[in-house]
Amino acid sequence: MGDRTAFRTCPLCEALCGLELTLDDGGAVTRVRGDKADPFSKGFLCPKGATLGVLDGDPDRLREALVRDGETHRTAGWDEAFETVRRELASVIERYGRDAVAVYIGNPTAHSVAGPLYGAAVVKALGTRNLYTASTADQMPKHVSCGHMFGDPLAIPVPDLDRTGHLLMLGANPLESNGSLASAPDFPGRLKAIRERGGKVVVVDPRRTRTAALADEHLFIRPGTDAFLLMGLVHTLFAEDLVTVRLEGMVNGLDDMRALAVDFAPERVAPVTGIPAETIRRTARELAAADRAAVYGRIGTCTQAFGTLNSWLVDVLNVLTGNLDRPGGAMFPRPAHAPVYRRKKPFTTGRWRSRVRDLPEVNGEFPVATLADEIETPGEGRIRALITIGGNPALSAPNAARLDRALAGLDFMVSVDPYLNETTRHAHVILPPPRPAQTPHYDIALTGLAVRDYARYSPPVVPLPDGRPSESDILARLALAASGMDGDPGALDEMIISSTLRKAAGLPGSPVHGRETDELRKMLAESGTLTEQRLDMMLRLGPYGDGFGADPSGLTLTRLRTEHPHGIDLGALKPRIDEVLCTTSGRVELCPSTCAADVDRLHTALRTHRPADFVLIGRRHLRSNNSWLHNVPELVRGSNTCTLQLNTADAARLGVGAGDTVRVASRTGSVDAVAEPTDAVMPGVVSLPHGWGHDRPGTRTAVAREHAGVNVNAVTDEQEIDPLSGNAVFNGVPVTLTRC
Ligand SMILES: Nc1nc2c(c(=O)[nH]1)N[C@H]1C(S)=C(S)[C@@H](COP(=O)(O)OP(=O)(O)OC[C@H]3O[C@@H](n4cnc5c(=O)[nH]c(N)nc54)[C@H](O)[C@@H]3O)O[C@H]1N2
Ligand SMILES: Nc1nc2c(c(=O)[nH]1)N[C@H]1C(S)=C(S)[C@@H](COP(=O)(O)OP(=O)(O)OC[C@H]3O[C@@H](n4cnc5c(=O)[nH]c(N)nc54)[C@H](O)[C@@H]3O)O[C@H]1N2
Ligand code: SF4
Ligand SMILES: [Mo]
Repeated sequence: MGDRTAFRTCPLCEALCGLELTLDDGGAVTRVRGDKADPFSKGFLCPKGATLGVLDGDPDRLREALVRDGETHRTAGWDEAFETVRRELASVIERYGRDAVAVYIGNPTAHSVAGPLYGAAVVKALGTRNLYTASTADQMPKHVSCGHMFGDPLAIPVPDLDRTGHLLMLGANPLESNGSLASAPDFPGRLKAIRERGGKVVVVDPRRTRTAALADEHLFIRPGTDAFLLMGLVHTLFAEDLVTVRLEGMVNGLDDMRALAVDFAPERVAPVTGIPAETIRRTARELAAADRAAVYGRIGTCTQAFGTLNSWLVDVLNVLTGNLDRPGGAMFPRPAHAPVYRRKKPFTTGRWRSRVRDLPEVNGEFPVATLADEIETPGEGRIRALITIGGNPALSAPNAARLDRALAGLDFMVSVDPYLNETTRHAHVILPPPRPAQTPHYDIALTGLAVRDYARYSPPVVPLPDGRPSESDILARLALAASGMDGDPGALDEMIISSTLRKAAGLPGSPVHGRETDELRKMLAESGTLTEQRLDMMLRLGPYGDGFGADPSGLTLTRLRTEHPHGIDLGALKPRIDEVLCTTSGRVELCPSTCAADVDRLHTALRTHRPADFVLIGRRHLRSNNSWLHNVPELVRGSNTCTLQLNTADAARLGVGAGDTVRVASRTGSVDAVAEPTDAVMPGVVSLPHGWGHDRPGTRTAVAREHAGVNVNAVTDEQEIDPLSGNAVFNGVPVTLTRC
């Protein structure tokens, strides 16, 4: 025995990098390098991926289930843990009804096989309407705008980075984040390549980020005002006759859109945005003139009061400049695991409403901004129990301090999470998933957002010990426990497989139309575990699949695993709007009534605009990932990154020097942060990163505790949301500053 090499996809961010792991004979990961043979990432690796081995072997990672005993947690057997969950959930449901149990699903769940395949089953088994996810602290506005424009909230166009000649990027900092809602390993390299082939990159951001520094042009914008800028661009395209809608006969609402933009001339929006009118006009002209251009907005544009309007207007610009669904523009990926024949119902929101604030359901969930309301407010339907799956809302939610207190008052809480942290310390039962090395990977969520069609399956690198459940097993057993039943968790997979096959066999246009489902079911048996069989089924029914033998050269899980262990490149993005559209009209709705109605709010804001002295924005750092990589010594070493950046002139005015402590206060609370004066942020803007504040009692993350930082979400406001999506507002939060 000795060292061995294994390969897998990095599960830490959206970039989908292939990794080459070196393992010692005890199964510990001793080295991580980029997988040069991966056709998509080609060996690219960032500092986080490079420390995956340290994360994998973190001594604070929970290896066994924990059950709470008074104020502390003790190790428990898996059977005891699941029995406790079954009993306590049943008791809450019996006393208070199904909606009394809520589910919160966090970000890492989108980076696992288990989350997308089993998360929904947990919610369904509970039969609760109280579903919350990190999506309403992130990209929900994009789902809503795409739902209204294209009919499908998952039909999110991505910038065709490798072929575009002009990229207008708002509220994104891929040099730190490695990209989001656009999976592209080595995003920075792909941006540089745009410039190298003579194209132009324009960045709109209140901070001169590393991405802005790399771009040809950086426009400072007042936080929260992108919708005005975007409307100004739309206005200019119409006013100067620069509109070229290429999708002839497929677009509704062109005249409505023109009318809506009339009031937003560049001269009117310039004072609000801080961007000169002439710059706005020039930006519109350059966008229209570019041969292949894409507009791309990310979290800076979503986590604002006008999040949905921003997300919508980004794609309005893509349509008006003729760049939607064409190479080099904004295109729809075609993931290998998603069937294209499925009929979908046109998107709608508000099918039910939240109890306390009467907020509409969006994508089947309520905003995380109202989770504390629903836990604290007495009355029928009040939340008494919570299941968290891979989430840390005690740090990540708006006004997290309030939510943290609310969690402490629950009758019962269970967390599927590898750490005893700020959120899970409130849990009565913690069910930790195994190490990444013991976990299979196929990126169900993110290959649907990749800038090339791509698939890769990584089987577990190290086998699980007997009796140790995988995360899929944990979620399947949780679903069973939630339904109050005993029995075989595999029955869940069988149910899903047979219903999917039955539907596929019954649908004209499916590659297995008219086939016997028993025969199809048998064909899956050899692909491995039930989880793997489900993946196999999805791939075989997908656009590149073998159609269960119909196309013998097509993909199966076995073929992906054995013939393409480093992943398979399925080509550049292809125009596919016909496949994607599922609006009632069958056309792109350029000016959906819901969005158009929300423009009233924009009018009002334009009239009454009075800027606050200071507004807060967020910040991401390359060596961090939301709240949970701060226990990796290699990533927190060096200078403190949890600082309050403020403009040098503001600092001088307030008498604040580098290293001074400044109290940042808002309606909801305050934090004392270490000042970092810099010219990188605009005057009147301050920036704090999120995911910090690791000094709470009862946690078990020794390294993070030593690098605690402060929680910015003690000052963000859960009452401020984007009304159409319910999304949290993390940018443009009015704050006051005082030197301590
Ligand atoms: N290293 C690292 N990588 C990550 C993460 C991480 O925490 N660390 N998190 C992951 C997650 S969950 C996500 S969702 C993605 C996010 O990926 P990105 O969207 O690229 O994230 P950020 O780096 O936060 O970039 C957002 C930018 O918006 C700017 N901004 C703030 N307010 C405004 C505004 O009002 N208007 C405009 N135009 N810009 C504004 C900010 O200054 C910032 O530069 O990153 C993922 N990758
Ligand atoms: N102020 C401010 N707040 C923000 C943001 C911001 O920009 N500014 N960004 C928002 C965004 S974009 C997001 S996505 C959210 C994130 O919000 P959350 O998803 O609530 O928080 P994370 O910090 O990602 O926490 C992830 C949790 O998952 C656990 N975990 C890690 N790996 C696994 C795994 O394999 N399985 C399971 N079951 N658990 C795992 C970790 O231990 C941790 O407890 O934060 C949001 N909050
Ligand atoms: S960029 Fe993202 S996927 Fe790639 S190595 Fe870094 S954390 Fe992993
Ligand atoms: Mo996110």
